Amino acid sequence: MASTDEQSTHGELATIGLTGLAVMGQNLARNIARNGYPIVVHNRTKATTDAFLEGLEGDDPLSSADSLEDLVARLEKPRKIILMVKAGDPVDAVLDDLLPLLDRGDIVIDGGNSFFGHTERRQAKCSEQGINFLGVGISGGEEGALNGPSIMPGGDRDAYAQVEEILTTISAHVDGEPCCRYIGAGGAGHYVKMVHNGIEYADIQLIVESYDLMRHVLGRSASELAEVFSTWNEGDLESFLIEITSIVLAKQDPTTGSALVDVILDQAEQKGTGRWTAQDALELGVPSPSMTSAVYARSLSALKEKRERAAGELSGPDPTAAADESGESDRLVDDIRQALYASKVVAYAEGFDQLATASRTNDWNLDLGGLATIWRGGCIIRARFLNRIRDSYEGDSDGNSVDVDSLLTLPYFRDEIASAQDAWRRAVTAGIQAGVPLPAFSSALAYYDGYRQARGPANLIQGLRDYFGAHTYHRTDREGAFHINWSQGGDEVEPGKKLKEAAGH
Ligand code: NBP
Repeated sequence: MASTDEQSTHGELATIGLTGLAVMGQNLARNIARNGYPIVVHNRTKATTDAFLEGLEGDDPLSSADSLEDLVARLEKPRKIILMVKAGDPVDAVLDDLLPLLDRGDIVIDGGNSFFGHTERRQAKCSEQGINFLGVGISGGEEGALNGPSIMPGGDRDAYAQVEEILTTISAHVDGEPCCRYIGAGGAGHYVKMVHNGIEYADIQLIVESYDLMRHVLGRSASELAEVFSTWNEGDLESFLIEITSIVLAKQDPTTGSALVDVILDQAEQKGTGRWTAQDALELGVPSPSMTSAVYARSLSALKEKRERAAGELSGPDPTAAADESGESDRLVDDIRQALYASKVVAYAEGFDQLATASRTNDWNLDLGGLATIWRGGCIIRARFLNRIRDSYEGDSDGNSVDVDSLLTLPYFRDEIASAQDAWRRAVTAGIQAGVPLPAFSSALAYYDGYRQARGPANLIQGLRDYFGAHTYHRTDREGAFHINWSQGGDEVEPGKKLKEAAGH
């Protein structure tokens, strides 16, 4: 068992405190203590704290506090307190209780999945009292929190400097580099964590579409598919999510003896970060169809009863027809692998574009290559692939930084997609022919095709908007806004004229 309060601190003050001892808080606290930093922990419900302490072994410097007052009294100044409570109102509730107990210069660290706008509101509130509030994204779930998560700290840089050593020490390390680095001012840390989760949504959706296609079109069983994902994990797709897909697919249900995945209800939940990412992409005007389609797919999954009724009424093609036409099932499996890889590149391209746009909008000066670096370990989207992104942002072999419009146009990814795209198109076609929904695969492909169109169809959108709303249009050959008097002879109104008057709308 862990040390009791008296034994562990011997009346000495702890380096850091933590309140919120659910799964993340408990594991993060153990990680901090194991690394030798004296920590005092607290939870609203004391029984949880007691059970946590009871279950600990060893003599790591971890003690508990019965109240927030007690927690504050046991900390070195300036105090550093991590909040690991449920995102949303609980963070405000804890902050309201905590602020009267703190002194100028103390640091509150919100390690939950808070919405970045709320983080900035809390920072403003805390700064009125001279308290620093850091919004710190922590990814990796229970296992990462315990053994080394990916950490995305945002807020005041000087305040971060005071907790940098602890956070970098407890984070995951890849090739000797910590998966923790300062992200930027304000809500930048939580923003980046939010987009990380948005990418995670897309990544997961692409995996489940691959699974759906192979089981319906090729009739592969869960255990056969476990093998397929295991093989994929040995190549460019190597990642935590592909690895655990293989493990989950291989798991047998002890009750029924069938594959566990076959008895799991097909309804996925969501806590909000994917939806926020999609909403913010819309706010910024950044196209993020793959990521957003993943959010929609979860919403559609929630319509279980409606889907069950519709399944008996709506017709569709024979799902095995595409396999018959494509002939070799092994070829389709490999097409799907390449489609997954190419779509994943697109999802990351969307995410990094959103990050770059948010960085410009908020003056965060985000280091995008640095983000790829800290996502290589500890977090849910950790993948071999991220080395490629990091290298791409690091510049050419002469050390010149590259000017990045999109990941898609970086030489490495451009060439990868060029070689995968025929397979990608065949896989999407197979899904469409078989009636297997592939929202993320097909959205990613549509994004790619839209992005490479030097001249798209928005000229006609302009024409239509000018017709029904006198919204004007721009021409390819002359500067200015133009309008046609659609209902009055159809003449073009030259720039500089009073368009609304001329339009008569
Ligand atoms: P939960 O998100 O389930 O939150 C439970 C904790 O919040 C408990 O300690 C609970 O105390 C406390 N709490 C609540 Br609920 N309302 C409170 C209030 N009004 N005042 C004080 N405490 C309150 O815990 P979690 O899953 O460990 O996640 C913690 C944070 O980390 C969340 O923001 C989550 O989104 C984020 N996160 C989670 C994961 C993951 O894999 N679970 C991964 C990455 C990030 P009680 O015991 O008294 O009810």
